[in-house]
Amino acid sequence: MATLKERLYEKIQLHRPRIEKLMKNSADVVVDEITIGQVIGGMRGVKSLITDISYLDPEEGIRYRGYTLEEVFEKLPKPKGKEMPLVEGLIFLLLTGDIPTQEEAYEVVDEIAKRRILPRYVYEVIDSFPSCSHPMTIFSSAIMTLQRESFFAKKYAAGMNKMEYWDATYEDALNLIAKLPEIASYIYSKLYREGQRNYSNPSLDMAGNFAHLMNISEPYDEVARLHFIIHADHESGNVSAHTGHLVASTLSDIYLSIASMVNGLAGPLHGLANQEVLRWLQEIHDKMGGKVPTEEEMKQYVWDTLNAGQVIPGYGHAVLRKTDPRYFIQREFSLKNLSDDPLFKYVDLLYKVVPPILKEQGKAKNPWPNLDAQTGVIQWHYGVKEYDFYTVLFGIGRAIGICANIVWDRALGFPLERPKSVTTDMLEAIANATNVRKSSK
Ligand code: NMX
Ligand code: MLT
Repeated sequence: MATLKERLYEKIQLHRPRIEKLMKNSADVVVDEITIGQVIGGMRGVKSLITDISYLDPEEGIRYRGYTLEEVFEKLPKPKGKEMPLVEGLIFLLLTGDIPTQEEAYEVVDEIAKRRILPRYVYEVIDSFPSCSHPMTIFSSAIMTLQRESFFAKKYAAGMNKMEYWDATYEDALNLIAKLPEIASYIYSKLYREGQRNYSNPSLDMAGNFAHLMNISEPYDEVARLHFIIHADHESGNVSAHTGHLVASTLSDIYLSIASMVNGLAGPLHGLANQEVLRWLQEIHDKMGGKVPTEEEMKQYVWDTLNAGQVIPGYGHAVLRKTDPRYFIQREFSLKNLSDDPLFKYVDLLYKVVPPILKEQGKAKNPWPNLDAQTGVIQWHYGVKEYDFYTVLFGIGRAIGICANIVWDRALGFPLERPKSVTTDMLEAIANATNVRKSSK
């Protein structure tokens, strides 16, 4: 059986000529046009990035390597007696494009297990943070601290052939992914459990071990598998993936790149929205004295939030124009496992009242919920009530997809990213010239 790395190398060798051919024969073929609205408006919809790891369709949602999430959950190998697939199988799929066999997935389980050990100095850095620090700040700093372990940085300094960049990056990527559950759970125990924690169990898969580290019993292992898989990737234009790619394009190593992506994820319009949803729900909960609001009361609360000039967290999306399939997957899990949870009843009611209100307000292009609207309620139900921590959980999953992207960026020799900016004067001149042309027709 070929190892993951050997399989990946075969795929890289097959893919390199495709990119070389496109660059040689078709480099000046037009892919897209860009308008003033897009230049000012955050480049929405501009087709200017390439990735084969995942693709996001506005109506259908995300596909990983061509597979819908439903197919991913159905086809990836599962631990014996479990419904949710091994995260290690997803790592194999994202890197190679192939669904692994049970044996291949378990080879990755072993690879991850043997790379788990965290150097002592990382615990010391985490311990040195004040306990009022946000967990995302500590998470990002812990990853940065690990940078001295980078093979890529060492090999680059010693003089490395370009064709070998992917190999050192792959080693860094697997080493970092393997250490993230330990980093995250150590931060959790320090901030919220007075340092009390379980030690890693190398006989468990990555998500099973995470549940064990968090000291939460079954089915939290299944929650962790589901969570890491659905958060892994969302094509390349979202802020965390784009930041990871941008920083890596300077040949910064995986540790520097993933710490940067974590910082992008920590914004309330992106990954932090999962924390914001719970904060916002707690506000209603307190206002209602714990009772489930009526539909009218909930509508009023949503309007009050909008009228205060704030967004409804967990709703809307820059690309999606339908309910996020990642929302549905978590909703299905919630209906099966926590339908009586009072907070789930809030989330359920919001699904009914928010979209018509956002439509009536007429601003949001997508009135439907995204994945963040459901994440927190599941964590809350299983005892992770410290909602500041939720974006760290997002970060573990997202690191898997971005690492796969960066390994491939290096394998295909993608260059430094450096778009061009213009001034307001220039845009006004372009606008005036176009308007003059239009009026003289
Ligand atoms: N609540 C209220 N207003 C909204 C919402 C919402 N959930 N979504 C969009 N709008 C507003 C938006 O603020 C903008 O207003 P203005 O013209 O005054 O600036 C207007 O609608 C048009 O925005 P869109 O083009 O629909 O959305 P855009 O692509 O700019 O932003 C989000 C996408 C996701 C940032 C936006 O929908 C939002 O702020 N949602 C709430 C935060 C959230 O859930 N983020 C998580 C996204 C998923 N993730 O994990 O990253
Ligand atoms: C994501 O998963 O990154 C979010 O849905 C945001 C996005 O795709 O823009």
